Amino acid sequence: MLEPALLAHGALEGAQLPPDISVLEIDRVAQNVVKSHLETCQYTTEELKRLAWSLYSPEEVRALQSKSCEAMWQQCSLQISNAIQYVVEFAKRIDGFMELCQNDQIILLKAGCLEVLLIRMIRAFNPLNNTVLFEGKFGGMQMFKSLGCDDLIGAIFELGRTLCRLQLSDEELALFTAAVLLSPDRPWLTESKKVQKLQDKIYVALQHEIQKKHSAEDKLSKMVSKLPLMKTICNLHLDKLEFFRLVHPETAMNFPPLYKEVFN
Ligand code: MHQ
Repeated sequence: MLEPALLAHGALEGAQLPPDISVLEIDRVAQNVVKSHLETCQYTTEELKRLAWSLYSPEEVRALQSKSCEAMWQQCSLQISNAIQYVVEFAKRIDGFMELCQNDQIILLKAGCLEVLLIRMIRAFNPLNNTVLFEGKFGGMQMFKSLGCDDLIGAIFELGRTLCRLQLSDEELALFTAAVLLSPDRPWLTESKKVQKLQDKIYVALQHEIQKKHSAEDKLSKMVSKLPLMKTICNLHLDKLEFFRLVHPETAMNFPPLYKEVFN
């Protein structure tokens, strides 16, 4: 049932329907995860469709570009921090997450929330003109120039483009982000078996969801194959943050508490 490509990433090992899980239970898992996603996705699809028309003007982009590096980092960390709050709420609404010990809840959120944000980004990413939603309007990568992180921004936009090509539905997005969040291989987990069981069910539900329209193995392996690029981006972000903290410690001290807590 599983393709070698999936096994190679180790993400789906043992994701076959275990004998004690019924189709009914998989449906219940899917319903819970999709509902949680829709309740916490920050912007509805309709809102995003409307917003896609409001682009930053060239003057506005130039204004962003001429900001100081510190001011732009501050703005970005605030936007990311706001978005993280929704991811935390998403996690809390996934059945089983709150039953994990608090230590593991924190480990999973710290390790997974940027990956979840990067996947969620495709909802707010327009591949037709390579723009992303930032503070209420869409703009291209140039608007982040003053951050001095062109490689990081380039990688994020590239991921946006490749993920958009998969044309994920909100259901697929919901289940994929839940599976990423519930990764049993995060370092220092105390109950990784429990996490593995939750993730297995979510991957089965995702497979089931994809099968409604496509060949599940194919699309799922394409989704899972983007995980290494996401990990690279997360590490690059941590490197950039570490360097920024070194050069501008006083600004970094004033980053939003949630951003600091997740990425310290
Ligand atoms: C969410 C909504 C959302 C909110 C914020 C780390 C750094 C110095 C720079 C969006 C990254 C710059 C982010 C704000 C840039 C790539 C960041 C800044 C989905 C994700 C999304 C759209 C974030 C996407 C990434 C953005 C634009 O529901």
